[in-house]
Amino acid sequence: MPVYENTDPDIRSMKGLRVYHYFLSNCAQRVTLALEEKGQDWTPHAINLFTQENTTDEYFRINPKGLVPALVHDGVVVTESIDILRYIEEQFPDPPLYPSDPEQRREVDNWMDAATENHVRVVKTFMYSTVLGASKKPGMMENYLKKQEDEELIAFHKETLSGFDQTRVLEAERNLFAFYDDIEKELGLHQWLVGDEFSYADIAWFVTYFMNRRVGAVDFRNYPNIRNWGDRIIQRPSFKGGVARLQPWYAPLVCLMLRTKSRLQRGGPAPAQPRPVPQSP
Ligand SMILES: N[C@@H](CCC(=O)N[C@@H](CS)C(=O)NCC(=O)O)C(=O)O
Repeated sequence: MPVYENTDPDIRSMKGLRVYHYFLSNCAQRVTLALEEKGQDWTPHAINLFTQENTTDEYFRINPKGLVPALVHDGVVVTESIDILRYIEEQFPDPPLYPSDPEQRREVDNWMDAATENHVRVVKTFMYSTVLGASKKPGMMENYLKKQEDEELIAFHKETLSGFDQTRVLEAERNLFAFYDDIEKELGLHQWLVGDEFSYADIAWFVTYFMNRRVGAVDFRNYPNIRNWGDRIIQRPSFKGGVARLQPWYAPLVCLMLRTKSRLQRGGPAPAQPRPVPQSP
């Protein structure tokens, strides 16, 4: 778990719970939703990904990968959204966000691990290739490469500039829709993703659904259980405190712009079904 005592005295002296986030970041929303579910007081720090505030020296001192979210808890830094959820559970066990049944706990862990493992290869590849486009201007890339040591992130951001390999894009689409198919199926069997208790599994995947929906990257008409589940999560007080209140006034405009771009790029508002991946001969 990337929990570490940061050597920077300014960071070590930070008191309370601080979350570094961005209003469109699904990963950051995992953390803010969980803290709200736990009834904790925490302070939001917006890091503007659009202006690349995440690549400043100052922010790299907090998160050495330059990603949001980061949690600073009484001077201890925790990065990686799913690891942060596990840290939150350790520190603030009540109310629990894991089921008590060991088998169901394992299932929750599986959904959480799947969210981490598929973030760059599936979720990010799908989002940047269909909606977001180049993540950095070429001039910004130089600065980024001087600081970033993570090879997967370097390769990913270079690919957003040069254009994605189409086979990988199609694979990302298929994998993402396979996740939505599984989620739809599970939600037909019980109230929440794992059994009848709201858990980290719901938090881990709701944020991706919510992001895909609000920027129009996926048409969820064929997923009634997911839409119903999403609406129920949006009604929870944690959504108000953990997501809605962090939205700047211009968020609806940005989402409208992204929805329009997504519609143009995907050739109309038809349901975004995964396209077949060509088989190699
Ligand atoms: N595995 C990380 C992924 C975090 C991540 O990719 N965050 C995005 C926003 S959702 C970000 O900071 N992007 C900026 C960048 O890639 O430079 C986690 O779960 O926290």
